[in-house]
Amino acid sequence: AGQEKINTEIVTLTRYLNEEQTKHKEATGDFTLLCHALQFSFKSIAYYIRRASLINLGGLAGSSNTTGDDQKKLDVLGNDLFIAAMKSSGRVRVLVSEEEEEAIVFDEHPNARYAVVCDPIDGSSNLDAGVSVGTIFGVYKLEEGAKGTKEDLLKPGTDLVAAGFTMYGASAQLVLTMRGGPVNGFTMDNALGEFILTHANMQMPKKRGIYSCNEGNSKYWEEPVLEWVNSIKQAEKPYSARYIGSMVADAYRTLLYGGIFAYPADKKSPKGKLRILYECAPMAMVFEQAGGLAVNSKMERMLAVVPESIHDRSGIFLGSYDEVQKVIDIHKKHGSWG
Ligand code: P6P
Repeated sequence: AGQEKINTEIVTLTRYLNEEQTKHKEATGDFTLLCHALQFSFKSIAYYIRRASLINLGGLAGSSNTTGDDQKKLDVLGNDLFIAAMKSSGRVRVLVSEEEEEAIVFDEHPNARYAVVCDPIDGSSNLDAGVSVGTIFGVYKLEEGAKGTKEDLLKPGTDLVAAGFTMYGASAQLVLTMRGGPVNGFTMDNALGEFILTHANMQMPKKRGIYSCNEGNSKYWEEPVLEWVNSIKQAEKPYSARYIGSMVADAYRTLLYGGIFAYPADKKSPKGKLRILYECAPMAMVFEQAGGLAVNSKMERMLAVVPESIHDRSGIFLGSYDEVQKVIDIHKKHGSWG
């Protein structure tokens, strides 16, 4: 009596995935196994990020990736850990990673039915500064008879069967959603070594006076973007500016508190900076299914955009429904949308 009641109904990610599978009678268990491999990759990346400065994993690896970014040692390690986990699952046919110029086809698994896209360590330029970085991922199911080439990945985000991201902050936070389902947040319990469901069915605030963009680019912004940013800075109740420069951290805060994250295409980067396959589309799925909106710089639904190549980029506005709607309305007024 009087003893603190201990919650014995702990929903771990493992339990959640197994329960999800039982809801689909036709499930073979392949997707569940794939998700367990994803879970392991987050756990192993989190381990090395936590130890990075201790075992000198900070700093540059001396190589550079497809888009010319200096590759940090952890970038390379995170990529290797992710590829190993996907390959050993035996359920992935083809994988696209920000760190790999070409799609990786697992010839060992010719009958595997899933394709995975990922940015293993997004925001890694902030690593040495101790800023939260993350892994962004998306899962596509190959069409019957698909050979498993990169063309199988030039699909709109509406074809994603699952998407999400893991932010490696004070603890590892995983945000995961399946197509048409809730957005669930899991927090890593290092003692148990398990992700625990802590934010079930996340629903974004419909509006919030927080904007997140790199105003250092405003010299290059198009007119509607300038009008939008000025309108919220000069509003009756001006918005707060919050920009970390690590998409996963900015996105997680926006998902939890509301507001808007924007990386517009501009005169300097006409196609935008962020990549469609493994940054924009997975984030767009999470935000839409949490009640928010995600559009590109032409105000098209982000999830409807088909990448022209596996590292194709896009402008993006991502956030609370009303906040993104404000951007759309201003672009409509300028006649530049759709
Ligand atoms: P900028 C990190 O390099 C990244 O890919 C995203 O994580 C982040 O949102 C964006 O680029 C930051 O870009 O130009 O503001 O430094």
